[in-house]
Amino acid sequence: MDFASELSRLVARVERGIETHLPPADTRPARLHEAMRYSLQAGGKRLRPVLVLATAELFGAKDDTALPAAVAIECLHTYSLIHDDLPCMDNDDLRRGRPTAHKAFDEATALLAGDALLTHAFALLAENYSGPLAVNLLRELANAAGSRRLIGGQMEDLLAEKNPAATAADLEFIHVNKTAAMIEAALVMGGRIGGASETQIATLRAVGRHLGLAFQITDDILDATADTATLGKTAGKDAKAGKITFVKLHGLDSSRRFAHEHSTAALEALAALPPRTRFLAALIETTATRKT
Ligand code: GRG
Repeated sequence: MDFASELSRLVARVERGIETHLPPADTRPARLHEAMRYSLQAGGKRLRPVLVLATAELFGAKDDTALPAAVAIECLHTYSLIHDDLPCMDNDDLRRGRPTAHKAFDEATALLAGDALLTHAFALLAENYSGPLAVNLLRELANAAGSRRLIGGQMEDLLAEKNPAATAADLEFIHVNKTAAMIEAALVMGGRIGGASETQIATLRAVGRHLGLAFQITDDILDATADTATLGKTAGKDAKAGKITFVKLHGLDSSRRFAHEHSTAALEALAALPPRTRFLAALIETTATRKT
């Protein structure tokens, strides 16, 4: 298997899925649908939808059965980025190498485009799946995106900015929920679509948690070491905002070691799954060594 060509095959399917499963840009109100597409079609690594597709294929899902779920999770992720960039949160000008949604449109349009992408994610699941699978997918995404996980992680992140006494435990809560929850959900949704057993679902959760932590620690390292042009988003903003990060708490060398430990733990958990896991293993390895 050639990792790079397999990755481009899956990313191309995600791009095609986004084109197909989003309301056309000229649907009324065109400004809202343009803003949704502006943020969603700006590129991005497509990590979460690729994980949905690759995991579903690993368990034998056929054709494009997993595509609506892959698009749904990317819609949800993109909503969280749009809202995170708003002046009331991170107040950022650059995302995915382009002006943020509120800069390209305006604040109200960006807020509504985020709301619409969040809602559309659940509509896609409800419209494209049925029976117990639909319930499982809807529950998985709702729990991962809710007040105890993605939104809860974001809330704690904002609170930690104003709290000089924030601890390593606070940081772990933020990372596990703001970042790892959606990565875990991507793997579990792919597994559900492919018909994974409950034991395999538990394994996918463990892979997702470790991969999510490796991904976020690497994100903290890149924020401290890479430049804005390479990242396509403002570099160094965590330190500027006084954010608690892995690098701030543990230093660069220990952060690199922790990222490596979590990607190793993800690979060890993955070893309990069906034999054709080489693509997922390579994806995990590149996550901890990525440059953007
Ligand atoms: C507003 C509810 C709400 C949540 C915001 C996504 C987020 C939570 C904050 C963005 C800042 C951040 C560092 C989040 C951690 C997760 C993360 C690294 C997101 C960026 O994901 P990538 O790198 O982005 O996969 P692309 O653009 O490649 O999809």
